Amino acid sequence: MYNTAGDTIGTANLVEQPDGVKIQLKIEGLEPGFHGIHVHEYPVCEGPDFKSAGSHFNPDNKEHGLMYTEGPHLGDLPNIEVPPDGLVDTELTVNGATLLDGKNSLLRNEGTSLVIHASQDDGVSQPAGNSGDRVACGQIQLEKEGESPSDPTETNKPDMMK
Ligand SMILES: [Cu+2]
Repeated sequence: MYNTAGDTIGTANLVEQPDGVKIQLKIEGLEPGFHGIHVHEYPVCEGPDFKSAGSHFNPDNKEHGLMYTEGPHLGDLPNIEVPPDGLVDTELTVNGATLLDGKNSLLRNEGTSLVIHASQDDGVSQPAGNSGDRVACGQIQLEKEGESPSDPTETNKPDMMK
């Protein structure tokens, strides 16, 4: 996961489950309080606005919002709460999603992304629950060889931002 300056702020580990995809999220440094978080449709995290991630992942063409009758988007998730020390270690599930094949796959086409917003998602407003700017983003895609940020053989780019 990256912040708007492009610094690494943590990781999201995705695990295939019978009912969806579990996200183990460990991040630090975001503003304390509630933040909207969604799976977005493109695996492109270009700061500082992360507009490159596109809209929410929404293969069933629904409206936004976990509390909205015409919703939700498949990529809609419950808000995360950042405590005063900024350290988040939590688990979320993208219900109905998969990492395998099919229209609900988070890896379909080139993949998707996980985006965290500046404010709370109210669960009903269109198109994104009034959750404000995008403040963190991580690409959900199969790792390409040699691109892992934790690759110990990568010596020419010291990882000072972590
Ligand atoms: Cu979003």
